[in-house]
Amino acid sequence: MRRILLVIALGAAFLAPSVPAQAAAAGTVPGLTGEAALQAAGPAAARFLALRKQEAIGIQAQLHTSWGIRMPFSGGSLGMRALQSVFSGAGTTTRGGDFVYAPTAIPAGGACIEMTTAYTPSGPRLWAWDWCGGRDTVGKLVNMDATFMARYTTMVNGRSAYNVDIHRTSASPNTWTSLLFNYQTNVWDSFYTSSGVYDLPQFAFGWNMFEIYSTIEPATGVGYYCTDMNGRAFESSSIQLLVNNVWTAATPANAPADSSTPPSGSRFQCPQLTFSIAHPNDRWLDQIGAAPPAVRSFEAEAPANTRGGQAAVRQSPSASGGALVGFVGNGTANFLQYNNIAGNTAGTRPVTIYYASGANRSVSISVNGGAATTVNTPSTGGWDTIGSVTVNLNLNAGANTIRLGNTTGWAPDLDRITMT
Ligand SMILES: [Ca+2]
Repeated sequence: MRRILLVIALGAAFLAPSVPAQAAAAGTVPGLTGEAALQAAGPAAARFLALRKQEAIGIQAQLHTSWGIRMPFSGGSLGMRALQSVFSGAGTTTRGGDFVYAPTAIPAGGACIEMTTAYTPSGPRLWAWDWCGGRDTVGKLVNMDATFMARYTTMVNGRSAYNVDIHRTSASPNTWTSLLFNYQTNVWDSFYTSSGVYDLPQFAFGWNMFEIYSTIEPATGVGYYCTDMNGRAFESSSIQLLVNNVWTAATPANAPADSSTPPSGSRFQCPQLTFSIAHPNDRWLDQIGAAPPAVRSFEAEAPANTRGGQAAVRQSPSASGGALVGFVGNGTANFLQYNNIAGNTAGTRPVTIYYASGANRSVSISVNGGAATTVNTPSTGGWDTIGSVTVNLNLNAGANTIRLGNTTGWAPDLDRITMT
Protein backbone atom coordinates (compact mmCIF):
# COMPACT_ATOMS: atom_id res chain seq x y z
CA MET A 1 0.00 0.00 0.00
CA ARG A 2 2.75 2.38 0.90
CA ARG A 3 4.61 1.59 -2.30
CA ILE A 4 1.52 2.30 -4.40
CA LEU A 5 1.04 5.66 -2.75
CA LEU A 6 4.67 6.53 -3.39
CA VAL A 7 4.31 5.77 -7.06
CA ILE A 8 1.23 7.97 -7.29
CA ALA A 9 3.02 10.80 -5.55
CA LEU A 10 5.99 10.59 -7.87
CA GLY A 11 3.71 10.49 -10.86
CA ALA A 12 1.96 13.61 -9.72
CA ALA A 13 5.28 15.36 -9.25
CA PHE A 14 6.42 14.53 -12.78
CA LEU A 15 3.13 15.55 -14.32
CA ALA A 16 2.67 18.70 -12.28
CA PRO A 17 2.77 21.93 -14.24
CA SER A 18 4.53 24.91 -12.76
CA VAL A 19 2.57 26.56 -9.98
CA PRO A 20 0.13 29.03 -11.52
CA ALA A 21 -0.19 32.69 -10.73
CA GLN A 22 2.62 32.94 -8.23
CA ALA A 23 5.24 34.53 -10.40
CA ALA A 24 6.56 37.95 -9.58
CA ALA A 25 3.95 39.99 -7.76
CA ALA A 26 2.93 43.14 -9.58
CA GLY A 27 2.54 45.29 -6.51
CA THR A 28 2.83 45.47 -2.77
CA VAL A 29 -0.08 45.75 -0.37
CA PRO A 30 0.23 49.09 1.47
CA GLY A 31 0.51 48.65 5.22
CA LEU A 32 2.35 49.22 8.46
CA THR A 33 5.55 47.42 9.40
CA GLY A 34 7.90 47.31 12.37
CA GLU A 35 6.94 49.22 15.49
CA ALA A 36 4.00 50.90 13.74
CA ALA A 37 2.48 47.51 12.95
CA LEU A 38 2.92 46.34 16.55
CA GLN A 39 1.36 49.54 17.87
CA ALA A 40 -1.63 49.15 15.57
CA ALA A 41 -2.06 45.48 16.46
CA GLY A 42 -2.05 46.44 20.12
CA PRO A 43 -3.15 44.07 22.89
CA ALA A 44 -4.85 41.80 20.38
CA ALA A 45 -1.40 40.72 19.26
CA ALA A 46 0.46 41.07 22.56
CA ARG A 47 -1.96 38.87 24.50
CA PHE A 48 -2.02 36.25 21.83
CA LEU A 49 1.76 36.15 21.75
CA ALA A 50 1.96 35.79 25.52
CA LEU A 51 -0.55 32.96 25.48
CA ARG A 52 1.22 31.23 22.64
CA LYS A 53 4.58 31.43 24.34
CA GLN A 54 3.30 30.35 27.72
CA GLU A 55 0.83 27.86 26.33
CA ALA A 56 -1.32 29.26 29.06
CA ILE A 57 -5.09 29.39 29.08
CA GLY A 58 -5.80 29.66 32.79
CA ILE A 59 -6.11 33.40 33.12
CA GLN A 60 -9.17 34.02 35.25
CA ALA A 61 -12.29 35.14 33.37
CA GLN A 62 -10.39 35.13 30.11
CA LEU A 63 -10.55 32.46 27.50
CA HIS A 64 -8.31 31.62 24.61
CA THR A 65 -9.52 28.81 22.44
CA SER A 66 -9.82 27.95 18.80
CA TRP A 67 -11.23 25.52 16.30
CA GLY A 68 -10.22 24.75 12.77
CA ILE A 69 -8.27 22.31 10.69
CA ARG A 70 -4.75 21.00 10.80
CA MET A 71 -2.50 20.41 7.83
CA PRO A 72 -0.02 17.63 8.46
CA PHE A 73 3.33 18.32 6.89
CA SER A 74 3.52 14.65 5.97
CA GLY A 75 1.06 15.49 3.21
CA GLY A 76 3.74 17.60 1.64
CA SER A 77 1.75 20.79 1.29
CA LEU A 78 3.86 23.91 1.13
CA GLY A 79 1.23 26.59 0.79
CA MET A 80 -2.40 27.49 1.18
CA ARG A 81 -4.94 29.74 -0.47
CA ALA A 82 -8.42 30.75 0.66
CA LEU A 83 -11.15 33.30 0.14
CA GLN A 84 -11.66 34.81 3.59
CA SER A 85 -14.78 36.78 4.40
CA VAL A 86 -14.40 40.18 6.00
CA PHE A 87 -17.09 42.63 6.93
CA SER A 88 -17.37 46.34 7.61
CA GLY A 89 -19.83 48.41 9.58
CA ALA A 90 -21.51 47.35 12.80
CA GLY A 91 -20.02 44.45 14.69
CA THR A 92 -16.44 44.94 13.58
CA THR A 93 -15.26 46.11 16.98
CA THR A 94 -15.29 44.38 20.32
CA ARG A 95 -15.22 45.59 23.92
CA GLY A 96 -13.73 44.26 27.14
CA GLY A 97 -10.36 43.80 25.49
CA ASP A 98 -11.81 40.93 23.45
CA PHE A 99 -10.55 40.07 20.03
CA VAL A 100 -11.50 37.47 17.47
CA TYR A 101 -9.25 35.92 14.87
CA ALA A 102 -11.62 34.67 12.20
CA PRO A 103 -9.91 33.13 10.45
CA THR A 104 -6.18 32.90 10.95
CA ALA A 105 -4.13 30.66 8.68
CA ILE A 106 -0.61 29.29 8.55
CA PRO A 107 0.36 26.53 6.13
CA ALA A 108 2.08 23.34 7.11
CA GLY A 109 5.72 22.77 6.37
CA GLY A 110 7.47 25.26 8.63
CA ALA A 111 5.76 28.36 7.29
CA CYS A 112 7.16 31.66 8.46
CA ILE A 113 3.90 33.54 7.90
CA GLU A 114 0.47 33.34 9.53
CA MET A 115 -2.19 35.61 8.00
CA THR A 116 -4.69 36.78 10.59
CA THR A 117 -8.07 38.46 10.14
CA ALA A 118 -8.36 40.19 13.50
CA TYR A 119 -11.50 41.88 14.79
CA THR A 120 -10.26 44.13 17.58
CA PRO A 121 -11.60 46.90 19.83
CA SER A 122 -10.22 49.27 17.16
CA GLY A 123 -11.77 47.58 14.13
CA PRO A 124 -10.81 44.90 11.63
CA ARG A 125 -7.18 44.38 10.71
CA LEU A 126 -5.28 41.97 8.55
CA TRP A 127 -1.79 41.16 9.66
CA ALA A 128 1.08 38.77 9.10
CA TRP A 129 2.64 36.99 12.05
CA ASP A 130 6.30 36.27 11.46
CA TRP A 131 7.18 32.95 13.10
CA CYS A 132 10.75 32.56 11.87
CA GLY A 133 14.23 33.64 12.86
CA GLY A 134 13.29 34.35 16.48
CA ARG A 135 11.21 37.37 15.47
CA ASP A 136 7.79 36.03 16.55
CA THR A 137 6.02 39.31 15.98
CA VAL A 138 3.50 41.07 13.80
CA GLY A 139 5.56 41.73 10.69
CA LYS A 140 3.01 43.74 8.74
CA LEU A 141 -0.49 45.10 9.32
CA VAL A 142 -3.15 46.73 7.16
CA ASN A 143 -6.40 48.32 8.28
CA MET A 144 -9.28 46.75 6.41
CA ASP A 145 -10.88 50.07 5.51
CA ALA A 146 -12.89 51.17 2.47
CA THR A 147 -9.77 51.45 0.31
CA PHE A 148 -8.69 47.92 1.26
CA MET A 149 -12.18 46.55 0.66
CA ALA A 150 -12.40 48.13 -2.79
CA ARG A 151 -9.02 46.84 -3.88
CA TYR A 152 -8.68 43.43 -2.25
CA THR A 153 -12.18 42.03 -1.79
CA THR A 154 -14.84 40.58 -4.04
CA MET A 155 -18.30 39.25 -3.31
CA VAL A 156 -18.28 35.54 -2.42
CA ASN A 157 -21.50 33.83 -1.33
CA GLY A 158 -22.99 37.25 -0.59
CA ARG A 159 -20.07 38.39 1.57
CA SER A 160 -17.00 40.48 0.85
CA ALA A 161 -13.91 38.28 0.90
CA TYR A 162 -10.20 38.70 0.29
CA ASN A 163 -8.14 36.11 -1.56
CA VAL A 164 -4.93 35.17 0.27
CA ASP A 165 -1.98 33.03 -0.79
CA ILE A 166 0.82 31.90 1.55
CA HIS A 167 3.46 29.62 0.08
CA ARG A 168 7.10 28.70 0.29
CA THR A 169 9.19 30.49 -2.30
CA SER A 170 12.57 28.97 -1.42
CA ALA A 171 13.63 25.82 0.41
CA SER A 172 17.08 27.16 1.29
CA PRO A 173 16.85 29.39 3.14
CA ASN A 174 13.31 28.61 4.28
CA THR A 175 11.50 31.57 2.67
CA TRP A 176 7.76 32.21 2.55
CA THR A 177 5.65 34.93 0.95
CA SER A 178 2.04 35.92 1.48
CA LEU A 179 0.06 37.68 -1.23
CA LEU A 180 -3.38 39.19 -1.72
CA PHE A 181 -5.24 39.20 -4.99
CA ASN A 182 -5.80 42.75 -6.25
CA TYR A 183 -9.24 42.87 -7.87
CA GLN A 184 -8.52 46.23 -9.47
CA THR A 185 -5.41 45.10 -11.32
CA ASN A 186 -6.18 41.36 -11.45
CA VAL A 187 -2.77 40.35 -10.15
CA TRP A 188 -1.40 39.09 -6.85
CA ASP A 189 0.19 41.81 -4.71
CA SER A 190 2.83 40.75 -2.21
CA PHE A 191 1.95 41.26 1.44
CA TYR A 192 4.93 39.98 3.43
CA THR A 193 8.03 37.86 2.98
CA SER A 194 10.01 36.13 5.72
CA SER A 195 12.71 33.54 5.92
CA GLY A 196 14.71 31.63 8.50
CA VAL A 197 14.37 28.78 10.93
CA TYR A 198 10.77 28.11 11.91
CA ASP A 199 10.33 28.91 15.59
CA LEU A 200 7.30 26.84 16.56
CA PRO A 201 7.95 23.24 15.49
CA GLN A 202 5.95 21.99 18.49
CA PHE A 203 2.71 23.28 17.00
CA ALA A 204 0.81 21.47 14.27
CA PHE A 205 -0.41 24.54 12.48
CA GLY A 206 -3.12 24.93 9.97
CA TRP A 207 -6.14 27.05 9.60
CA ASN A 208 -8.19 28.29 12.54
CA MET A 209 -11.67 29.30 11.57
CA PHE A 210 -12.27 30.92 14.92
CA GLU A 211 -9.75 31.84 17.58
CA ILE A 212 -10.64 34.16 20.42
CA TYR A 213 -9.36 36.03 23.40
CA SER A 214 -12.57 36.54 25.31
CA THR A 215 -13.69 38.10 28.55
CA ILE A 216 -17.14 37.68 30.05
CA GLU A 217 -19.50 40.63 30.16
CA PRO A 218 -21.09 40.51 33.63
CA ALA A 219 -24.45 41.82 32.42
CA THR A 220 -24.92 39.05 29.87
CA GLY A 221 -22.71 36.21 31.07
CA VAL A 222 -21.23 35.76 27.60
CA GLY A 223 -18.11 37.11 25.94
CA TYR A 224 -18.22 40.76 24.96
CA TYR A 225 -17.49 39.81 21.36
CA CYS A 226 -20.52 37.51 21.33
CA THR A 227 -22.90 40.41 21.90
CA ASP A 228 -20.97 42.88 19.77
CA MET A 229 -20.79 40.56 16.74
CA ASN A 230 -24.30 39.15 16.94
CA GLY A 231 -25.64 38.30 13.49
CA ARG A 232 -22.21 38.12 11.91
CA ALA A 233 -20.89 35.25 9.82
CA PHE A 234 -17.29 34.27 9.14
CA GLU A 235 -16.61 32.21 6.06
CA SER A 236 -13.61 30.66 4.37
CA SER A 237 -14.09 29.08 0.99
CA SER A 238 -12.10 27.73 -1.93
CA ILE A 239 -9.42 26.58 0.50
CA GLN A 240 -6.55 25.11 -1.48
CA LEU A 241 -3.26 23.49 -0.52
CA LEU A 242 -0.07 23.52 -2.55
CA VAL A 243 0.71 19.83 -2.83
CA ASN A 244 3.52 18.66 -5.09
CA ASN A 245 3.56 22.16 -6.58
CA VAL A 246 -0.11 22.02 -7.59
CA TRP A 247 -2.97 23.91 -5.95
CA THR A 248 -5.63 21.40 -4.93
CA ALA A 249 -8.80 21.73 -2.88
CA ALA A 250 -8.38 20.92 0.79
CA THR A 251 -9.94 17.60 1.75
CA PRO A 252 -10.65 15.79 5.01
CA ALA A 253 -7.56 13.70 4.24
CA ASN A 254 -5.00 16.46 3.84
CA ALA A 255 -6.71 19.00 6.10
CA PRO A 256 -8.48 17.14 8.92
CA ALA A 257 -10.68 19.02 11.36
CA ASP A 258 -9.76 19.44 15.01
CA SER A 259 -12.78 17.32 15.76
CA SER A 260 -15.29 15.68 13.46
CA THR A 261 -18.15 17.27 15.37
CA PRO A 262 -18.05 21.05 15.54
CA PRO A 263 -17.75 22.33 19.12
CA SER A 264 -20.53 24.09 20.96
CA GLY A 265 -20.54 27.86 21.12
CA SER A 266 -20.48 27.64 24.91
CA ARG A 267 -16.85 26.56 24.69
CA PHE A 268 -16.27 30.01 23.20
CA GLN A 269 -18.35 31.89 25.80
CA CYS A 270 -21.01 32.39 23.13
CA PRO A 271 -23.89 29.86 23.15
CA GLN A 272 -25.39 31.35 19.97
CA LEU A 273 -22.15 30.70 18.03
CA THR A 274 -22.41 27.80 15.61
CA PHE A 275 -19.82 26.17 13.37
CA SER A 276 -20.46 24.26 10.19
CA ILE A 277 -18.47 22.65 7.45
CA ALA A 278 -20.27 23.90 4.36
CA HIS A 279 -18.25 21.62 2.12
CA PRO A 280 -15.60 19.17 3.39
CA ASN A 281 -13.01 20.52 3.90
CA ASP A 282 -12.60 23.55 1.68
CA ARG A 283 -15.50 25.69 2.87
CA TRP A 284 -16.25 26.54 6.48
CA LEU A 285 -18.73 28.85 8.15
CA ASP A 286 -19.18 30.33 11.61
CA GLN A 287 -22.32 32.20 12.60
CA ILE A 288 -23.19 34.19 15.72
CA GLY A 289 -26.94 34.27 16.22
CA ALA A 290 -29.39 34.47 13.35
CA ALA A 291 -27.93 35.14 9.93
CA PRO A 292 -28.67 38.61 8.59
CA PRO A 293 -29.86 38.87 5.01
CA ALA A 294 -26.99 38.93 2.57
CA VAL A 295 -25.87 42.34 1.31
CA ARG A 296 -26.24 42.73 -2.45
CA SER A 297 -24.01 45.07 -4.43
CA PHE A 298 -24.84 46.67 -7.79
CA GLU A 299 -22.09 48.44 -9.75
CA ALA A 300 -22.96 51.76 -11.36
CA GLU A 301 -20.95 50.80 -14.45
CA ALA A 302 -22.80 47.49 -15.00
CA PRO A 303 -24.00 47.10 -18.62
CA ALA A 304 -27.52 46.27 -17.43
CA ASN A 305 -27.97 49.87 -16.23
CA THR A 306 -29.26 52.71 -18.37
CA ARG A 307 -27.04 55.77 -18.66
CA GLY A 308 -28.93 58.81 -19.87
CA GLY A 309 -27.44 61.77 -21.73
CA GLN A 310 -23.83 62.54 -20.94
CA ALA A 311 -23.56 59.97 -18.12
CA ALA A 312 -20.43 57.93 -18.82
CA VAL A 313 -18.26 55.23 -17.31
CA ARG A 314 -14.73 56.15 -16.27
CA GLN A 315 -11.97 54.08 -14.74
CA SER A 316 -11.01 54.75 -11.13
CA PRO A 317 -8.51 52.54 -9.29
CA SER A 318 -10.17 52.92 -5.89
CA ALA A 319 -13.68 52.20 -7.09
CA SER A 320 -15.44 48.89 -6.69
CA GLY A 321 -14.99 47.07 -9.98
CA GLY A 322 -12.42 49.70 -10.96
CA ALA A 323 -14.98 52.08 -12.46
CA LEU A 324 -17.42 54.91 -11.73
CA VAL A 325 -20.19 56.63 -13.67
CA GLY A 326 -19.68 60.37 -14.01
CA PHE A 327 -21.47 63.30 -15.67
CA VAL A 328 -24.73 62.52 -13.89
CA GLY A 329 -27.07 65.45 -13.19
CA ASN A 330 -27.05 69.11 -14.21
CA GLY A 331 -30.47 68.53 -15.70
CA THR A 332 -32.90 65.67 -16.12
CA ALA A 333 -31.22 64.20 -19.22
CA ASN A 334 -28.09 62.94 -17.50
CA PHE A 335 -28.91 60.08 -15.18
CA LEU A 336 -27.96 56.58 -14.07
CA GLN A 337 -30.77 54.07 -13.81
CA TYR A 338 -30.57 50.60 -12.28
CA ASN A 339 -33.06 48.26 -13.94
CA ASN A 340 -34.71 45.11 -12.66
CA ILE A 341 -33.43 45.33 -9.10
CA ALA A 342 -35.30 42.64 -7.20
CA GLY A 343 -36.83 43.88 -3.97
CA ASN A 344 -37.39 40.31 -2.72
CA THR A 345 -39.68 41.72 -0.06
CA ALA A 346 -41.79 44.86 -0.37
CA GLY A 347 -41.00 47.73 1.95
CA THR A 348 -38.51 50.34 3.03
CA ARG A 349 -34.89 49.43 3.59
CA PRO A 350 -31.56 51.24 3.80
CA VAL A 351 -29.70 51.56 0.51
CA THR A 352 -26.08 52.71 0.59
CA ILE A 353 -24.78 54.82 -2.28
CA TYR A 354 -21.02 54.67 -2.84
CA TYR A 355 -19.57 57.64 -4.71
CA ALA A 356 -16.51 59.81 -5.27
CA SER A 357 -16.58 63.59 -5.30
CA GLY A 358 -14.04 66.37 -5.06
CA ALA A 359 -16.82 68.81 -4.11
CA ASN A 360 -19.92 68.96 -1.94
CA ARG A 361 -22.79 67.82 -4.12
CA SER A 362 -26.12 66.04 -3.85
CA VAL A 363 -27.96 63.27 -5.64
CA SER A 364 -31.65 62.56 -6.06
CA ILE A 365 -32.98 59.00 -6.09
CA SER A 366 -36.29 57.97 -7.58
CA VAL A 367 -37.73 54.45 -7.30
CA ASN A 368 -40.07 53.20 -10.03
CA GLY A 369 -40.66 56.72 -11.33
CA GLY A 370 -41.88 58.01 -7.97
CA ALA A 371 -41.00 61.20 -6.13
CA ALA A 372 -37.27 61.71 -5.72
CA THR A 373 -35.41 61.68 -2.43
CA THR A 374 -32.45 64.05 -2.37
CA VAL A 375 -29.44 63.36 -0.19
CA ASN A 376 -26.30 65.42 0.33
CA THR A 377 -23.06 63.82 -0.79
CA PRO A 378 -20.21 65.66 0.90
CA SER A 379 -16.80 65.84 -0.73
CA THR A 380 -14.84 62.64 -0.27
CA GLY A 381 -11.62 64.58 -0.73
CA GLY A 382 -10.97 63.53 -4.31
CA TRP A 383 -12.47 62.18 -7.49
CA ASP A 384 -10.90 58.75 -6.88
CA THR A 385 -11.72 58.58 -3.17
CA ILE A 386 -14.80 56.56 -2.29
CA GLY A 387 -17.33 57.57 0.34
CA SER A 388 -20.91 56.58 1.03
CA VAL A 389 -24.29 57.82 2.17
CA THR A 390 -27.30 55.74 3.12
CA VAL A 391 -30.93 56.49 2.23
CA ASN A 392 -34.15 54.62 2.95
CA LEU A 393 -35.91 53.50 -0.22
CA ASN A 394 -39.28 51.81 -0.57
CA LEU A 395 -39.01 48.93 -3.04
CA ASN A 396 -41.52 46.57 -4.56
CA ALA A 397 -41.09 42.86 -3.96
CA GLY A 398 -40.49 42.30 -7.68
CA ALA A 399 -38.38 44.25 -10.17
CA ASN A 400 -37.57 47.89 -9.42
CA THR A 401 -35.93 50.74 -11.29
CA ILE A 402 -33.76 53.05 -9.25
CA ARG A 403 -32.77 56.31 -10.99
CA LEU A 404 -30.05 58.61 -9.68
CA GLY A 405 -29.67 62.15 -10.95
CA ASN A 406 -29.69 65.82 -10.07
CA THR A 407 -31.97 68.25 -11.88
CA THR A 408 -30.17 71.43 -10.79
CA GLY A 409 -26.47 70.65 -10.35
CA TRP A 410 -23.96 67.88 -10.98
CA ALA A 411 -24.23 64.73 -8.89
CA PRO A 412 -21.10 63.01 -7.55
CA ASP A 413 -19.50 60.24 -9.59
CA LEU A 414 -21.32 57.02 -8.72
CA ASP A 415 -19.58 53.75 -7.82
CA ARG A 416 -22.27 51.30 -6.70
CA ILE A 417 -25.26 50.79 -4.42
CA THR A 418 -25.68 48.10 -1.80
CA MET A 419 -28.75 46.77 0.00
CA THR A 420 -30.03 43.60 1.61
CA1 LIG B 1 -18.07 50.70 -9.49
